[in-house]
Amino acid sequence: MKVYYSEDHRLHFPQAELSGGQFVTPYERPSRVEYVLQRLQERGMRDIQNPGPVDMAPIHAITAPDYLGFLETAWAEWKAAGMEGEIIAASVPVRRTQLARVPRNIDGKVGYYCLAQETAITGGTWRAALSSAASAQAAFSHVAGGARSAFALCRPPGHHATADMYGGYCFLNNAAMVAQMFRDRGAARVAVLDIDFHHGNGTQDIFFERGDVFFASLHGAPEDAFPYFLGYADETGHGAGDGANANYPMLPGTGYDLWSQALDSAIARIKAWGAEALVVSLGVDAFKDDPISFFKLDSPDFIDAGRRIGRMGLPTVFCMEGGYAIEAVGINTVNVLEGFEDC
Ligand code: 7XA
Ligand code: ZN
Repeated sequence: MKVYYSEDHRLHFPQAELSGGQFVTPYERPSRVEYVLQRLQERGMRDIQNPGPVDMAPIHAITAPDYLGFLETAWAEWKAAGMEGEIIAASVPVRRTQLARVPRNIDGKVGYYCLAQETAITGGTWRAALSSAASAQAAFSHVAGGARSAFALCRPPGHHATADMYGGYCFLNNAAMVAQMFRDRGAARVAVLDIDFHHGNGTQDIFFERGDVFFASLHGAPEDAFPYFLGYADETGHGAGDGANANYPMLPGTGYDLWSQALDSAIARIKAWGAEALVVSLGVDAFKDDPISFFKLDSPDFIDAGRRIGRMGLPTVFCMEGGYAIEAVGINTVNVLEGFEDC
């Protein structure tokens, strides 16, 4: 399987994440990519390429222009305002602020565009996010050119990003962008299957009222797990999207027996719905030793999950999302890809 990744991911390396009332080194860090690359090499998956320059048009297709403008200029504005540290949102519009408008002050703007405050923006974040999108675009082009599959080793990840908000370590929604690219290239129906431990709220939100992109997500129940406010089973889509959204929230301690039943159900739904192409939001934080998650999947389970996905027989683009048990991230990610290829 061809792999795309950009060294520019390194430009995004915040020093601080707000976690448990403290600032910690972010779980989402550059070394995650190193472990995946190392494992790919070990397993002989050496067809690894840099993507070409990013194409802004597919990003614009699923992202609001004012939000893109914010991401591009936030760091310069922040510094010009005399801020010393990394960009961290302080005041955010919450319930009972439905009339919120974009403030002029950069501190206010940051809050306006933020959906979760653990995520810092640095001087390199915009370029890193673009490079992540470029990897997803290159993977798409490879599959659109006739390949069965490709893996975009995206960093930063994307599935929490909405059309106009960042958070959960995500800035641009790579998986949603690729789904839209499949649509624009002529696929009538496209599915996004999100197997990351966390609900893909951003992807859900982007397609919630659309009947041409099916979204299925397996994740920690929102009562217990980030992003907390979305991901319930009764969120099934709205308007034209009614019936095109399937959430599988699961409780702490969930192991592969239950998780794989949910996966089978999601796969059956996607097949019955008639998807012609598939995007997989590939997070491996459902792993038993993940430091910020609570499922109990073991490394071999990821091979089996990959096989089940592969048996769908659809042109497939994998976009990297989460996974923080650093040394196992490579093994688990590559296990999914090998299972997919092996089926
Ligand atoms: O898939 N999403 C992630 O892996 C990011 C989760 C961020 C959790 C932050 C909890 N304070
Ligand atoms: Zn995750």
